[in-house]
This record gives sequence, C-alpha cells and structure tokens, in this order.
Amino acid sequence: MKLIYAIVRNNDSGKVTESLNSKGFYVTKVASTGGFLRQGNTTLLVGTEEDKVEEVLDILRKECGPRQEIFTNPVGSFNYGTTNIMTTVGGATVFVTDVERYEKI
Ligand code: 2BA
Repeated sequence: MKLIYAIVRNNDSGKVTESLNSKGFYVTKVASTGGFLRQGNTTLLVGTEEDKVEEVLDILRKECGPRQEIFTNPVGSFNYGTTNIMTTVGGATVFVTDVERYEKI
C-alpha cells in the first residue's frame, strides 16, 4: 500500500478530487499553506495499492499539470485597455510513500 501526498493549487483541488473519486480513489483534502510564499494550497492524501499509483499520477498530471492560461491584467488599462497575458499556471508537488500498516477501525 502507498500513500500519495499531492500539494496542488486550491483552484485545481475540486476538479482533481472529483476525477479521483470518479475512478474509485478515496481522497482526503487538507487545507495547507506553502512555507515560502505563505499562500494557501491544498494537500490531497490518497491511499492506494502500488499498482494504482501511476493511474493516480496520470490523473494529477491531467488535472493539475502546468498549462498556459490567458490572464487579463487591468494594470495599464487607463490608456490602452486591458492587456491579456499568457502565463503558466498549475503544477503539483507529489510525494509517494510506503504505508507500513492500514486499517479501518
Ligand atoms: P513549488 O516547488 O511548485 O511548490 C509549491 C508548494 O508545494 C510549496 O509552496 C509547498 O507548499 C509545497 N512543496 C514543494 N516542495 C516541497 C517539499 N520538498 N517539501 C514540502 N512541501 C513542498 P511554497 O513553499 O509557498 O513555495 C512556492 C514556490 O516558491 C515553489 O513552488 C518554488 O517555486 C518556490 N520556493 C519554495 N521554497 C523555496 C526556497 N527555499 N527557495 C527558493 N524558492 C522556493
């Protein structure tokens, strides 16, 4: 048995949790804060069998992987209107650990 910790953006957490649940994975969401930027993020805990770890990682890559999004920047809009900026968002930090013992009591 493995325990996967996935630290994801708050904005990505709903969709990835739904996607994991729909494939039969159990998920615990923990509200967390990055130590460097001191901004909120979400840590997902997923306990699963070793042969399912890659499936979980694939779902995380699909739902939380880095991607390009258009961001509308209102700064400088006084004279020229809003500016659209393409920026990279998303990304997740994932730890896969061994579980010594697992019980539901
Ligand atoms: P990421 O490396 O994408 O990390 C995003 C968040 O994932 C981190 O938020 C932290 O909550 C968690 N995380 C990442 N690596 C971890 C690890 N080895 N152990 C435990 N948690 C981990 P923040 O700490 O707020 O960091 C936000 C971003 O600032 C990081 O993005 C990285 O680009 C940068 N960063 C973090 N620590 C840094 C440091 N000591 N020096 C320079 N840049 C740092």
